[in-house]
Amino acid sequence: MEKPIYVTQPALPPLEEFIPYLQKIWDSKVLTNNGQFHRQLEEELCKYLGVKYISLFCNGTIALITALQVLNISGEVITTPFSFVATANSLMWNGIKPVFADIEDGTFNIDPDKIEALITPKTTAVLPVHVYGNPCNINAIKKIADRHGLKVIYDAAHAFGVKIGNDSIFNYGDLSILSFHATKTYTTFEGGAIVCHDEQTKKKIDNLKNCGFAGETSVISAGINGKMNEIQAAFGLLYLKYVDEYIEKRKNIANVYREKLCGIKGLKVRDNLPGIVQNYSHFPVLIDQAKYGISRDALYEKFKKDNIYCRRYFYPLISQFKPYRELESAKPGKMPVAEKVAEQILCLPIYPELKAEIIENICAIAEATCQ
Ligand code: T4K
Repeated sequence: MEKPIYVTQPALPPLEEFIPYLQKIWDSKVLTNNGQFHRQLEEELCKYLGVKYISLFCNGTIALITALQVLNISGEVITTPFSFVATANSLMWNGIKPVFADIEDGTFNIDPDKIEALITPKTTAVLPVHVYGNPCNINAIKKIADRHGLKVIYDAAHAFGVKIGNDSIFNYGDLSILSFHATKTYTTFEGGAIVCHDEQTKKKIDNLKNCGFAGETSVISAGINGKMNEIQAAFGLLYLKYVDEYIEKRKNIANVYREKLCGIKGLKVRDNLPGIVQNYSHFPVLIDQAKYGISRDALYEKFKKDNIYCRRYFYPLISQFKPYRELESAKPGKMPVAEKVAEQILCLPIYPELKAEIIENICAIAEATCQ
């Protein structure tokens, strides 16, 4: 491959279509602090996603940190080790102890059957992640949370546009957190959001993300600056016009991968979950060295030699990183499924402009490397 192929690349709407938005910002001189585009994007996202209230943020990490504050979460929170490190970092930034639970083999999401044994008198919430946009077992998680009086905050960073039947995945749990980072299905360069279900909570979130200000001379909480600026919001409005087309292209790529890769021994493509509207944010496969002949890492290196940069999301597990590895729940052997998946996972390139011949080439390499 002449040019490097990365695991993802943002699709960008035509530049000339963005200029009029910039012109309006230049004319108004309103660059941030709940400007016109910010308000408009919140409205349009609510409609597009089918949710009641959304608050925009400068990125997903600050949205996560703020969400925990909104619900006064403290003590211990049960979460997954198989995620981007921001999930657990957001707990640490709030002085909360993460408690890791193992994941399910099929979805790579937190295993509800592993949650209850980890609940202590200090547990206040569960922080599951819809990994790669695949919904968690929301019914089972809700039952456990209700039984023990716990809050549920979904890290839905990967799940833009995902639906269970006709219903947005963001309508489940107490709060859901989104990321609009450049690597995501829907992007505002950097960006994020919290979805909530009532006006009072929305007010609390908006207050916290604006340094706690509730008017010119009144501060009612020790908030943070989590605001999205007008350029990001304007880009988000333009992106909304294209996002369906981009998701459709991702879907076509996923279908080609699925068809071409499913016969390779030792390379497992995950099943599509029934009744779920997907966003095809990632294309993960599992490499079983015993059957495939070489390890996941050897295949990863082979791709690299061909200028193809797959990623091992999420290896190492969060629980294996320095700030977390001494925790009791993080000890080796405690989460056998997560440990196995982290050793076998490989995310192949998927993005709207990925060319057919490159997809062919990636599949051919995967097939030829199998021994
Ligand atoms: N929760 C979960 C479950 C998450 O996955 C994330 C973020 C968060 C919370 C936190 O949300 P944010 O605070 O980030 O909004 C990336 C992203 O930086 C991160 O947003 C994302 N998850 C994570 C899964 O992936 P890296 O370190 O893999 O990014 P990077 O820079 O290596 O990018 C991957 C590839 O994408 C590059 O090789 C090339 C391509 N790329 C990247 C950028 C930034 C582009 O083509 N253009 C670009 O501008 O973390």
